[in-house]
Amino acid sequence: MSSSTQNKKLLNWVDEMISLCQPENVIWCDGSDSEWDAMWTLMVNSGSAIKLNEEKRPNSYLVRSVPADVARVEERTFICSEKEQDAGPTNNWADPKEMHHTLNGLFSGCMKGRTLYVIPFSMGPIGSDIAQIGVELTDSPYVVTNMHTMARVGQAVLDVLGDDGEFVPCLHSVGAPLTPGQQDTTWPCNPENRYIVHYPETREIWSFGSGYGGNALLGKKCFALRIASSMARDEGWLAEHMLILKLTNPDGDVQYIAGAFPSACGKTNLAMLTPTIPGWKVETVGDDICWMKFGEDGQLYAINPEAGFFGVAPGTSMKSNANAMLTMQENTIFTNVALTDDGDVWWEGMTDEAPDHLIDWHGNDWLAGSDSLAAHPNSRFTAHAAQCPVIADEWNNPKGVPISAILMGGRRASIVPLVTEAKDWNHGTFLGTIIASETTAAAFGEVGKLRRDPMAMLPFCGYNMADYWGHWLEMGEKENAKMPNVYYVNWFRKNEAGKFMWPGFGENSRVLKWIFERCNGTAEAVETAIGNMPTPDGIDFSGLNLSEEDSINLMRVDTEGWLAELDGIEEYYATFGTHLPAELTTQVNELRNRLQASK
Ligand code: O2Y
Ligand code: MN
Repeated sequence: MSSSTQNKKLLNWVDEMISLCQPENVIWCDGSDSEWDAMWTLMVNSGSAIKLNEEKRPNSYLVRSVPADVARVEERTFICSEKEQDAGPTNNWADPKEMHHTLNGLFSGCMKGRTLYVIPFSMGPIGSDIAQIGVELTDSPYVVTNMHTMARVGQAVLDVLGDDGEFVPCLHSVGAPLTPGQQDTTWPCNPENRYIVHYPETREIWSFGSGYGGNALLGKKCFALRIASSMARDEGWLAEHMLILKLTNPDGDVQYIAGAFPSACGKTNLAMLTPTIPGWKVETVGDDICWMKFGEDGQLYAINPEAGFFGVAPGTSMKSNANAMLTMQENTIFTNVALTDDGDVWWEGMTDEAPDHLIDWHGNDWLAGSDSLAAHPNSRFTAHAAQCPVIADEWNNPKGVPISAILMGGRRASIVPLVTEAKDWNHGTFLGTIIASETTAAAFGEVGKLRRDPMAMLPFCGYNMADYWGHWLEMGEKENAKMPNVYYVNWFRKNEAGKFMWPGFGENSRVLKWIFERCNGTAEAVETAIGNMPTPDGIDFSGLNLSEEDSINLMRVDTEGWLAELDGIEEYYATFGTHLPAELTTQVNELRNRLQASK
């Protein structure tokens, strides 16, 4: 555990933060196996972690948080731009000076009795032109181990940073200082005082009070989406909440596809999908975040800035996502799942039947048939991307992969067909802005409510959402730009009986095949009011046992439904005032005209 740098900005900032937080010790992290082992020894000895059965789950650990700290906290997440309008109506804004004052107060002495860990990390392959460097300071050994898996950590990052390289400073504390002799808790945090704060102009992140996931692993949502989206606007690239997959057809031809889906819409499952159609292959480049820059040929090249998966455990099984299950066989951190009697893990949906006895995520005995959940709905596995059996060779390529298509999708019971191709980039941007999803219990309190989530970036856009839409439109105007095709997909349309019409999972490969063949010019499409759609035989439904009604309704253009939808979209757009790009109003008007004409 040691790293060295002569980078003055970094050394000065670390010194300044040490003076502010007053830790007992400071450790520079190197991302080594011995550092991993040392962190786990510390956490196991203090009762914060349980080592899982080495034979069943080698080098893997279970950690339980407290019930007050189990997920990202959007209501405590702030974009502190100089001007309120630059954060826009979808973000919580606070005045940067006032927020600095508040945070200086909270961070003052907040690491007393604890160790401050300095984690130099790269988001993206070290040294890639598309990658970025961050340094997280944290007082949580759990964060250190998660960062080992989720990012590239250590001296190699400092070497690329050099003496005067730029990095994003990320300060994190669980906000629970210890007085001399005070016994620590197993999950220290400060839920009453949580602040997840971003300063887009100075590109800084300060996070206080939570030890969980997106609140604490600052390379992920805070840096790779909120700060990076703002950097991307300034520098002419895209930082998106998208999976990246590699699709190979039976002839061995390849297309790379990115996909924006709101949280809890199955992005990890799609990224690791096992196709049901013979001869087709899906490989994973990334499951959550995608950074895209123009190559010299005018195409967008994408990298996955992360090095691991922080996936939702419940619902993941050998049936729903065998590749995820195989990814987490070893070297994995489990958070808030249940513990089996033989020292392994379990969660709802992992097997058809629950074991007779478990220790639930609270640490209590749990018996099969109990009313309570054994694992928290937002319980997680943290596992290395390299362990995924279908990881694409190119996932680590510093050049990135050329993107042919972008999928946009949400969870919609009605109106939105299985797949629609945008007419062009501007229409595709419009389709991205209108993504909305019916909320599920796992994600938010209110079930079945429609939540607008443009480009699946609602909780992650680091600046004014309407300016972000403007940035998308401008990207398409760049000289020489060869923008990807855009597809609006919906795996969740229901029939009149309230049943999902589409089987989803591996069968989504049938839709991917059509998209692939549209991209290489071999599939036909029919022009409709809402965009280009497959010809009646364009997607092979054979063997799915769909009723004739369902196979028609999956693709049906619900003209009245869309016209009503447009009213809601206009109302939503109005909340952005003068920031709304005029092109989007044009898109609404043109769609309304096309729908009226098609009646
Ligand atoms: O609740 C958290 O802290 C994790 S949220 C998350 C984790 C991995 C991938 N995506 C998400 C998300 O909310 O989109
Ligand atoms: Mn996500």
